[in-house]
Amino acid sequence: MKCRKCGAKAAIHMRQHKLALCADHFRRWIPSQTQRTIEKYDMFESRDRLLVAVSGGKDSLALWDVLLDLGYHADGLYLDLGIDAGEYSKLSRSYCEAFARSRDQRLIIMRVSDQLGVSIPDAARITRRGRDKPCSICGLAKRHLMNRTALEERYDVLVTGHNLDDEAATLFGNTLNWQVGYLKRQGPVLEERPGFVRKAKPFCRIYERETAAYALLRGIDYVYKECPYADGAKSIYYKEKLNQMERERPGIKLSFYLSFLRAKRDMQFVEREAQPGFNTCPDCGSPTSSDGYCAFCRVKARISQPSEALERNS
Ligand code: Q46
Ligand code: ZN
Ligand code: ZN
Repeated sequence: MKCRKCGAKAAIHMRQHKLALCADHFRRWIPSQTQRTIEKYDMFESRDRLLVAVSGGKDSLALWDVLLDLGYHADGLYLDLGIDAGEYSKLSRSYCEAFARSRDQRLIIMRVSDQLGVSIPDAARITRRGRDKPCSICGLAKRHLMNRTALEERYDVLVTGHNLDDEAATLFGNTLNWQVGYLKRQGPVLEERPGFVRKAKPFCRIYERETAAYALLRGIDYVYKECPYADGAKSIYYKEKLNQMERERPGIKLSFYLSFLRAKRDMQFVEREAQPGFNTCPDCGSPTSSDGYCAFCRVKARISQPSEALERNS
């Protein structure tokens, strides 16, 4: 197969676009597609300060690379979750640090244990929130700390490396379970609101195999190993099912996601509703839908002062 642009040997064939490209043209295609997505969904502008949430994986590091290549001011944020007695987190952190060093960029490193008192797996054990999987507390801590850090450090947008496969799998799960609340919030951009930084996903139209190929071609070293708790995750199951369909009908993942966005834009099935009112957490100042402390501070209190936490929760 030959590159559509120059006729050289193709390095990748993207069946959903009926497009084959050589290594060189593919390296340029990814940033140009990303820029088109940024503009199409009004994600941010060249003057904005971006904070890229990096995990050490291919997607987030490839995204950081692309944003720098496109000329954006983009710093990194790594959250050390203390996974696998700290070993997995140490490994992923080393890839983020190496990338930041090689590009001479700022990387903010935040240890969850400094904020919560303990690592994520210990927090799950102490609070008995998720018996063998700490993912629910992990998600809560990540959302809270990323948002807070972005606001405190005065970034305009928090950017994440979610790719099309991630978004399609989330959409698949939300649709199968008809989780209308999540469907309403899912999209390439989450607008800023008081207490919430703007969030954007510039890779939301790029397949996972393409971000992997891009990382490889750009010589970006990343952690191959998944978080040990990712094993058996529903999202992986949904991705496999979608990949099965994609093999038979190339482009089905992309059209599933894009048709959803179009339907949402045209308000065909997800009606907009008034945002719920938010109170301010008396501890950290974050917005919360509860009358008292935010969910993160309630977990923190439960870890440090179990009896006081019970009072707060009651
Ligand atoms: S990092 Fe955290 Fe994931 Fe690991 S503990 Fe679960 S949620 S699987 S993206
Ligand atoms: Zn070419
Ligand atoms: Zn709080």
